[in-house]
Amino acid sequence: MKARVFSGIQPTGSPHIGNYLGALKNWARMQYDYESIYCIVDLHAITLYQDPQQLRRQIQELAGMLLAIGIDPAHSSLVVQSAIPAHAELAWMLTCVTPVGWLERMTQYKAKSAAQETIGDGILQYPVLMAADILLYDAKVVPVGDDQSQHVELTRDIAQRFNSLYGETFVMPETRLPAVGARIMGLDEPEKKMSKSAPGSGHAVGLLDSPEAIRKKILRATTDSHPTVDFDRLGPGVANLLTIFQAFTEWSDAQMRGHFSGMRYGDLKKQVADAVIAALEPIQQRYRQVMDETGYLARVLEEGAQRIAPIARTTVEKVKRAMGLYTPE
Ligand code: AQP
Repeated sequence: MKARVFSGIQPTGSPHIGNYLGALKNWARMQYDYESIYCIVDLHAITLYQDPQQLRRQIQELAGMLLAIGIDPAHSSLVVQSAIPAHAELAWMLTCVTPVGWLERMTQYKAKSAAQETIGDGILQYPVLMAADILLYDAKVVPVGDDQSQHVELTRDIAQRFNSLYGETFVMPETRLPAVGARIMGLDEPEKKMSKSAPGSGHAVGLLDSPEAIRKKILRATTDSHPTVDFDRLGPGVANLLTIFQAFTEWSDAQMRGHFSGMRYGDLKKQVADAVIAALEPIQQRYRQVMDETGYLARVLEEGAQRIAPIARTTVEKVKRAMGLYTPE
């Protein structure tokens, strides 16, 4: 029997090349070797206010994009989190075994709460819901970008605490990061990770950006005061551009050094832009096909939910029994 993989993405805006290189590319690759469940985590998205109409549209568009990047419904279950109530149900049970101090230490909580005037409880509870997502399906492997690896570690801590209080119940999940591209940085601010919700038109390359927009953003990317690429003293902006190129092309380190050493930044940027445009072109074409096919998305999401809902139900029943909660005889 194949081991199970689970991962999720929030429908909080247009997905960018950071999402793709950090997580989605691995999702598409791993689906042939694992039993794969990929989830549009809309319950996570509402930890910050979302315009309801826009959220509804973004869920559809993200589903289309996941199919476009290569998620194959014949090999993966593609689902929307809120279609399966067991996510929220298990999250509550796990909340009750999670010390608040563990949650307050999370880097993403600190960053997101610092930007808010009043902090919603959902922002603090976010990693518990993520733990529920993963543990609900006994996922062995969780392919994510580097920013989410702290949350997968916390999932392990929560699972261990639950198992020690109530007996062996959960499988311990492991993080899977890509070899290159686990943390793509913002083009305008290479000290900060590329983010869907970061302001500024020069920050992220969206997977649906036009070739002209991609070229413009990359040519304007922040570099440093050296004129040419020196692999022994790479500034964060240049390192980020090289990472983007390498992650898309899958060149070896030796190829990268041989080709780019001593290259002027202007030429480096042109080559990075060409590589990104070439890689995104077939994804964008497939996206348009998927979105034009009436009823296809709804069918894929419905079939995905039907396939995995019984797994989620079984886990919730198991957890309820372990905790002594009411279960019908
Ligand atoms: N910059 C990044 N580099 C590599 N991987 C990244 N991921 C996100 N940003 C980068 C990975 O993409 C997957 C989906 O992310 P998410 O939508 O669930 O939430 P996030 O990590 O909070 O991503 P964003 O883009 O920054 O969204 P917002 O702005 O809405 O918070 C995850 O596996 C993540 O690691």
